[in-house]
Amino acid sequence: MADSSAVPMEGSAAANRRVSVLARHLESSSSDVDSNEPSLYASLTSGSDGDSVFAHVVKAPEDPILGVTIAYNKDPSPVKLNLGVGAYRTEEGKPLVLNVVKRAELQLVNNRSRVKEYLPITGLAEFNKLSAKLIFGDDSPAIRENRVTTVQCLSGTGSLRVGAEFLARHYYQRTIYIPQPTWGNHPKVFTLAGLSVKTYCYYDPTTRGLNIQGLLDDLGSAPPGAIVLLHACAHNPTGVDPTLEQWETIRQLIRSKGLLPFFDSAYQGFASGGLDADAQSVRMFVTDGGECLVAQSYAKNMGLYGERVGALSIVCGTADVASRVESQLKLVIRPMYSNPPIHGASIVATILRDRNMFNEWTVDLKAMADRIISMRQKLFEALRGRGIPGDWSHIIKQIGMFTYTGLNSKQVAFMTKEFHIYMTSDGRISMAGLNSKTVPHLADAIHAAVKLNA
Ligand code: KET
Repeated sequence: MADSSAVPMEGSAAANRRVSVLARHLESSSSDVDSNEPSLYASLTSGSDGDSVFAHVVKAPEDPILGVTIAYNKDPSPVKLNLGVGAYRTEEGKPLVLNVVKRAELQLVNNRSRVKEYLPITGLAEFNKLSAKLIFGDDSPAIRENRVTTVQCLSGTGSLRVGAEFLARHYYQRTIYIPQPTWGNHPKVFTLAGLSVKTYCYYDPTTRGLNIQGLLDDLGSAPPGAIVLLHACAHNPTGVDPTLEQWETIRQLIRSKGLLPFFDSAYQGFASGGLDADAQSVRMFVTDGGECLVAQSYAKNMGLYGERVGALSIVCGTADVASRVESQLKLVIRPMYSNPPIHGASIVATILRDRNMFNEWTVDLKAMADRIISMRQKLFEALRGRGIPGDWSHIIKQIGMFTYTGLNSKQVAFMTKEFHIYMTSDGRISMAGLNSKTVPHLADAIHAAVKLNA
């Protein structure tokens, strides 16, 4: 017989906390971070009705980002354009499997000794080691001193979730500050892991740049030890990153207040085209000897979206702490999905371990980043060419996959209805979904949408 008293105290305390966080979330379906979205569990009521015990289940809305693709797929128009999800497309508008990824897959398939046994709970050891080096640098003191524990997770989202679950169980401060605005899934990932989500100032709509003073004020008044979510580079959705000097000011504040940085690195290499340059923010927080968490994704930079390959690293004060933290990460992962999938991590390890393949990857990555930058220039010129009122220079100033256009939800709805252009309702467009042929269509749509609001 199962004995419920066998549940460890710590586990039941964590479960109770999670239930109370969820209850609070249910009560305030209009939380400050998510006011446009219905409660995550809108239909958690009891009772059955007629044909099904699930008859009370209400239809949930589509995801604000992934739902854009669903709407796009339903549109029969030949001129339709999907600028919603952040997924790279070629100049021909096609999804891209990198050549180096194809080569790595061929190698894997041709390797007769390869088996499909379960990976350890923490994933492929070589993948973890190489991933830590990629983000922290070959000569990272934290790696040398064995102060880093890295576990393979299900892409960036899974890495964030595992990190958040660990923090909810083992960290004394359960408030996490996320930038305003941020990737739409952040508040949900952290809330459902049992953390309490607050926001800090990030974007200034008047300058279309960073509100550094607001950011410093908000983090300055955060409670000691609070967790701070930082986008390592190519901030989503704004495309606005702090300069290195601003990063240094942020770092000093975070360290002086004893806040705990949690980096989301979903775009390493996509901001500048350089892997090391895009990891600089993270490395500043590691070379200072302090602790931090990093969630890495290979979805965008290796084009491995559907392979779900990523890693969570926790940089700890000592090697001993790191090894105990890893033992607890295993307890988080095992009941969630047992252990991660083998294929994507094997592709990444094959490429990262081989100097030629690694170099080929960096060339591909730079080409993808450059194509996005050239789309920024083309769109900017097309808007200027049409004499559209307003300063559109933010299109060429913003960094990474997205342009945060400043178009409002009414204008976005208009562009979808009249021009079959699909994007998130906050006016974010995925520059990676554009090509030379589709730029004029987008510029015409923006022109008409701006006139509509004039
Ligand atoms: N962090 C950020 C900042 C991010 O933009 C994404 C994905 C992720 C993490 C998760 O990526 P994963 O595929 O789990 O490695 N963003 C794009 C796709 C999505 O919403 O799922 C997007 O914003 O379009």
